[in-house]
Amino acid sequence: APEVVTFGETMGLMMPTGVKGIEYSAQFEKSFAGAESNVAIGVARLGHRVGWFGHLGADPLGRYALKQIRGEGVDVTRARLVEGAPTGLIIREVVGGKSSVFYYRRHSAASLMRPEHVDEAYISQAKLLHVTGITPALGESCRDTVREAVRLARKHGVKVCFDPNLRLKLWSAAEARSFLLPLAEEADYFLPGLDELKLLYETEDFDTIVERLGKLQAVSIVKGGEDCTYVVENGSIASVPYFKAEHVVDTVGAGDGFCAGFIAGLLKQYTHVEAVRIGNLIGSMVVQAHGDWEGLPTWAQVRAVLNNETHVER
Ligand code: KDG
Repeated sequence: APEVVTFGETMGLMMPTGVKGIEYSAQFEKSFAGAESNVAIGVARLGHRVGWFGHLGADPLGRYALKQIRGEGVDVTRARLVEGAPTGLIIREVVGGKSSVFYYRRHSAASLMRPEHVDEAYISQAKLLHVTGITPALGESCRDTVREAVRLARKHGVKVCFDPNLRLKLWSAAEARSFLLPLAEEADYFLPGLDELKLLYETEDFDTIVERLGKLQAVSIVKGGEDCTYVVENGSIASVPYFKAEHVVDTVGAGDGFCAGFIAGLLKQYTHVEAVRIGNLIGSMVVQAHGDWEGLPTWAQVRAVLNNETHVER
């Protein structure tokens, strides 16, 4: 049975292969993306049993994504290809150094997920449930589905890990606040980015943010600091320095890689600070590779860096 369970929307992903944007590029690379499946793939590569579920359309993109996720060793026995609604699509470009995302996901199969699609027995046997703030942004029934999954996790003593993953193309900051802040109250691990906290708490002031986090029962891990990740816990704050990324090629997916590393660190019984260090390392590896999940390392690769092993080229 999976130690970690996560769920959400996974979509087909198209990206221009060259330097031209979507409007002018004739060639596109096909992949798939979804914050939660990214985390699941990351946790699987780090050597842990993890399950991802969600609805995909019974169409070529849905079958493709499902096979890929399964191929990464993620348990997909609770995921479904459903008739009557398509797999969502995301098209992403980087033009002039600026990354933009275009979503084609309204009325997608995943957006129609409902609370009865959550398998209580499946969640109850896990150690940790990971949810993100993208799912509730997909609509009312998805919001209820997240609430139900979190309720079941808490009922069975399963820890809840929550990454707000604020997506302002999907809902307004006000709507996001009204759902995500109460959800943060229920989490055991809250993993926001500093920019997201500024929007959620409507302040630029770091001390005010830390004070708000200090009132949560959760251990808060704040990503995206200047040169470190912060751990706010029991009224104190620790900073965990970043690893250097020599060649940044694609920053999307870094947060998911971080979550995967942090979660694997928890499962390996590391302290919160040590688990964050692993998260930082994986974030730095993901930004140096193309794609959201392709650059996620195996545990052997992580260990090699942590132990300062020299790389043998040939
Ligand atoms: O964190 C990366 C995700 O944002 C990406 O994989 C796509 O899930 C996605 C979304 O909704 O933006």
